[in-house]
Amino acid sequence: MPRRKLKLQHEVEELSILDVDGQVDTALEPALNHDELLRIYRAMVLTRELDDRMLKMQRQGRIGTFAPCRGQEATQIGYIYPMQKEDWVVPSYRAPGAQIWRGWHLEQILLFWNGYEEGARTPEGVNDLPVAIPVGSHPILAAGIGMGMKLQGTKQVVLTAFGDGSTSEGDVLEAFNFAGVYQAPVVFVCENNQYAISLPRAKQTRAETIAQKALAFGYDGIKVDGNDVLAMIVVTTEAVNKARRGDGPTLIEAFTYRMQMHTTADDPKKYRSDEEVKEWEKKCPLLRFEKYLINKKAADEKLLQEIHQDVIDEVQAGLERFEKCCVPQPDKLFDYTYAQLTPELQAQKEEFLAILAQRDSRNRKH
Ligand SMILES: Cc1ncc(C[n+]2csc(CCOP(=O)(O)OP(=O)(O)O)c2C)c(N)n1
Repeated sequence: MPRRKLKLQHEVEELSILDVDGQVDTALEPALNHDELLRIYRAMVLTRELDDRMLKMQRQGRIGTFAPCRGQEATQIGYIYPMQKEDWVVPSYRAPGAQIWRGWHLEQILLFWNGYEEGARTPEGVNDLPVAIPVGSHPILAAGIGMGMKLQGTKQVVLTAFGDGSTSEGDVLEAFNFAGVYQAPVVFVCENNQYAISLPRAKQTRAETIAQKALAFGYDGIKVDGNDVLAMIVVTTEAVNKARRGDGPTLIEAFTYRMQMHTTADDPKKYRSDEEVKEWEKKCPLLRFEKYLINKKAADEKLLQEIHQDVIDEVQAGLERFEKCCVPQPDKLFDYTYAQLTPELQAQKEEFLAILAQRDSRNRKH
C-alpha cells in the first residue's frame, strides 16, 4: 500500500466584527435594535460591577474566595444572548453575568461563593445546572443532556462553557466525542482566557488554536474575538441554530483575557507581566462596545451613566439581600449529600452539634 496524504475537509474560521476603537464591519454586524444593544450593554456593566464589588468584599472578609471574570464580559453575555428559555446551560464558574441573564438571583452568586447550598439551587423555571468547580467535569454532562434531547427530539439546545485548561481533561474530550457521534445539539464554548491559574495557554497544548480540536471529532470549530460581544453573538447564534436544526455540535473558542487573578487566592504578578496586562486593557470589551453604541447613536454619555448608576443600585440591593440571608449554619454540611444520613454521619452530626452548643454556651458566659 502506498504512503499517501489524506486531504482533510475542514478549516478553522476566525471572526471579529468590532475593533478596539468601536469601528464595526457593517457587512458582519448583527441586526440588533437599540433596546437589545442596551440590554446587552447593561448585562456587561452588571457583570463588571458585581465582579468589582465582590473583589472588595472578599478583601474585607465579607465573602470567601471567588473567581473574578473582569475582561470576559463580552464572551459570557455574547454566548448567553442567543439561548432560549427552554434551552439548557451548563455553566462555567467564571460567568456570573451569564447566570444572572438566565435568571439566577444576584445574591445566589454570593451565597455560592460563601459555601451556601442555596447558591447552587437552580431557580424555579431556569433550565441550568449549578456551577461545577472540578475543572472540566461538566461538559460531559452537557453532552449527555444533548444526547437526551436528540433521542427525545425536543428541539432544545444545550450550551456549556469552560476554560482553555479544561480542554486538557479527558472528560472534556469524551464530551466532544459523544456530542459528535450522536450529532447532539451541543454548543461548546471554550473561554480561552489564556491561563489555567498560572499555566499559560502555550504550555497547555501544542495546537495552534483550541477551535481546531473540533475537527478531530468531525464538526466545526471557530475562533472568535471574545472581547467583541457582537462577534460572540453572531457565532453563538449560528451554532445554536445549527444545533436546533439537528446538524450537531460546534466548538467555539472565545479568545479573551482574564484581567484579574485566577481566584482571590493567587497573585498573577508572579506569572505574567504588567505589560501584557496593559496591552489587554486596551482591548477592554466594555470600552469598545461603549464607543460602538455612541457611534451608532444608540446611546449618549448621559444614558451610559444612567445605566451604570442603575446597575450600581441593583448590585447594592443584591448585596444587601445576601447579607440578610448569610447566617452561618455549619451543620448544613451534613444535609446535601445523602437523602438519609448513614449511621456514622448521623453520629458525627450529633457530635458536631454538641460541640457547637458547648461553644455557644461558653461564649455566652464570657
Ligand atoms: C479536577 C480539578 N483539578 C484541578 C483543579 C484546580 N483548578 C481550579 S481552576 C484550575 C484551572 C482551570 O483553568 P481553565 O480551565 O483554563 O479555566 P479558567 O479558570 O481559566 O477559567 C485548576 C487546575 C480543580 N478545580 N479541579
